[in-house]
Amino acid sequence: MSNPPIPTTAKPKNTIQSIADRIKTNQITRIIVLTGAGISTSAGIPDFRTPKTGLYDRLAPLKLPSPESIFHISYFSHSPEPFYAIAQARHPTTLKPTLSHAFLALLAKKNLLHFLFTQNIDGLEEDAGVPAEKILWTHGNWKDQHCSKCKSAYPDNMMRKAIRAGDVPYCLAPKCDGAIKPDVVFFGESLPEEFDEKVKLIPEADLMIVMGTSLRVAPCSGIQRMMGPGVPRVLINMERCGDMGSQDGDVCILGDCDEGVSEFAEALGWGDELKALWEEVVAVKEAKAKIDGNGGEDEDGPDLDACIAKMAAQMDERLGISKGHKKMLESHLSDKFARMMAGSRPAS
Ligand code: CNA
Repeated sequence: MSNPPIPTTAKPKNTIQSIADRIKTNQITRIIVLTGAGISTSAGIPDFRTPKTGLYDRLAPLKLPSPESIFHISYFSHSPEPFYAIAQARHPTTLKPTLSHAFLALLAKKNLLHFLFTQNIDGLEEDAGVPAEKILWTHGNWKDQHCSKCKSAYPDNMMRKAIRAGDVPYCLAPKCDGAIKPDVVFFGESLPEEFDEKVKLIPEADLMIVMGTSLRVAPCSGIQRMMGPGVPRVLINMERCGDMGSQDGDVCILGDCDEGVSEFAEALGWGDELKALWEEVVAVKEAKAKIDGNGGEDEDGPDLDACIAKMAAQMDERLGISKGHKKMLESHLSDKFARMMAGSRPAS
């Protein structure tokens, strides 16, 4: 006769199906989501850190002090050109929400989204239908723009025109020559004031979903640890990040975000609804882009690598000019010095 099974007090590990079942039976009703650049890569926006395809590797031809410099406020204040060179390639008005954005909108529609912290600046969450009052753009977004010096507002239509041309827009206020900056939070700038207020919502949640982020940028990287004890966390990402997966209740879906949300939606019985919502929001965005005059053949803007190469050539040329200038000045001075030493009167 075999021994009876030993009773165990260990809690069974979560799976995506067990989490989905708890949502379906209203045991989970308040979901906090943290998103990053990985939910927008399938919209054609590169993330920062993925090797080769990420922006940081692709910026190498610019020979910047560090790839982050292009988004650092002190670098931008004297050299805004590289930022606008890449902005020309991927302006958010021409981009469409992904299946992952639609999944967030579906959570909101079902009254399950407690709050969304997004590190993205593309605004695609709202385009997909997530209500603005449920979102904190922790790193700002492209909705508005102001002078980086005097903080004066700058008109939308002029900003769009400058971006399309790859030009740096400058302040219109008299005697101010500040470069205009979209209201995105650059490295070296403070996060929006609401951040401290909104993080207080995190302990109220009964599920956290982290999607498409390397969790390498503070303070958002700390959000994953602000949950109440025993609250499950779901990671949907290409790679493990932070300490996601280290707690008992954690579930990791490693791979593409859009595939991960599809798997989650199937487990919830929402597969068809998610697809239908996504198709709808993409169609709405396409129609809007046409009305705004952004839906033409060149709707995605010029190629990013081509914009970077063009900027690199301009920077090399400028460096060449300044090197040439320095050389000319040095030879002029040494000539002058030699003539002075020889007791002759310099010509100039
Ligand atoms: P990151 O450090 O580049 O990390 C992105 C993460 O997403 C990595 O872990 C990737 O493995 C993962 N990833 C990439 N593509 C996919 C995919 N298709 N499916 C699943 N996972 C994927 O970017 P973070 O967001 O973590 O860093 C925060 C920065 C990035 C913020 O300051 C943002 O403003 C900034 N950013 C935003 C955008 C945007 O708005 N779309 C684009 C690029 C960078």
